[in-house]
Amino acid sequence: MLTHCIKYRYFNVINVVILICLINFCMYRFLDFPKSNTTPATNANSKSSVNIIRASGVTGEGSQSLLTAHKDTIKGNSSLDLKFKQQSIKPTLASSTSLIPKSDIATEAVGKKREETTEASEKSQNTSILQFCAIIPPKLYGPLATYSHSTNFKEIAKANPGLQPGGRSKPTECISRHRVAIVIPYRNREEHLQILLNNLHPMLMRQQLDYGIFVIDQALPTRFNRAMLMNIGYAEAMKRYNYQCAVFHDVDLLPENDRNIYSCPEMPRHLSAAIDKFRYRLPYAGIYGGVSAVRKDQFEKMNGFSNMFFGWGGEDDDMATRIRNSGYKITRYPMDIARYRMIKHTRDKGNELNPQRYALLKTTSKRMKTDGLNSLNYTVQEVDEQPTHLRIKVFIDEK
Ligand code: UDH
Ligand code: MN
Repeated sequence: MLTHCIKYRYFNVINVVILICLINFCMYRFLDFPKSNTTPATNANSKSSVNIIRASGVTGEGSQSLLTAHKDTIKGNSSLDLKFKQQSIKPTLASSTSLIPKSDIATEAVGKKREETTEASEKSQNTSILQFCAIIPPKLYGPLATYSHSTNFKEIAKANPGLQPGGRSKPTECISRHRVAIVIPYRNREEHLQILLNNLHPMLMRQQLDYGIFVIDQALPTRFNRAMLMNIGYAEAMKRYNYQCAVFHDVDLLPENDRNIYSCPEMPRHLSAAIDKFRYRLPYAGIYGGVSAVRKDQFEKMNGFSNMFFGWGGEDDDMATRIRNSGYKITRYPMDIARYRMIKHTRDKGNELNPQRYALLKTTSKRMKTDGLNSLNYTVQEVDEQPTHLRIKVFIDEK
């Protein structure tokens, strides 16, 4: 009898274990439960402290895991969840070259709160039927051939339907995830500006950005001050629209890959990591010149760029220190994406090497609280709404 009881109980335990296993199997197999915690594999390049990701597969497999990660950060928003599921089965043109910039995706994963704010403000503009654009824009080509011919601004606008006066554009098919002010420090480089805009507009449209182009033109005779022009461009752009971030863009750099997304980054991003002039390598690890993107809150915390660098050199290194001092890190896309061709040119008159740059760089940490956005002083001489950009002519006093 006792043996029988033991046997009976033993038999019951086995049954219960088998039953639990069966239930578990069904939940994993058919209900995808518990939720997988997939995060994208990151590939940190320690040498230059860049964060990159290589997502694999021509079938959008990479996008799947990135989207899963994104989905995890905005749990609870069921309509967005649904949208990501739909996107994840759509292979994109871009996915065929198998590289997807990580920080771009991470930026999209900004959390429920920011998404809701944007959504609310867009809804108030009667666009409530539209959905947010795909996380990975679907019409990217990857590597680009650059156009070298200069075309006048009217022609460029004609070739890019949808471009609004003043160089504004946003997608009509969906609500952009990024409101970006593109700021170009400028003086007397009309041909370069034409070439750049001819290359840039089609790419930014494919990237489905809500953007505006601000060309900040420094009046003569004072020495050129690239950093201060970028501060001015930022301030003028923010007066006009609720931009989330700024991309600071040299006029002579032509992007060679449209997967170099001009979005609002989680961390300040150096977009022009690989320039032909430097044989597509970083001349030094901390370089931040050329083209860079930064989020509004972060730029303001750093107090923008310095206003004290007149002439060529140093202002980008000063900014790199501000970034570090503010607790941020410079990020970059992989070198085969962050590629640019620089239009050949000689040094401009009025932008000679600044002999004071090394002395100034010794005082960045002390200066940054009082030298920057909060000490910006300039006079607007003219605002000219061109079909492809807003040109703001400014006078800067060199004291
Ligand atoms: N810029 C102007 N006008 C000027 C000076 C500068 O528009 O008179 C702007 C423009 O956006 C330019 C940027 O500032 O792309 C940076 O200036 P740069 O192009 O002169 O800087 P870069 O780093 O300097 O390209 C390279 C100097 C070229 C000398 C070559 C010597 N071998
Ligand atoms: Mn240049």
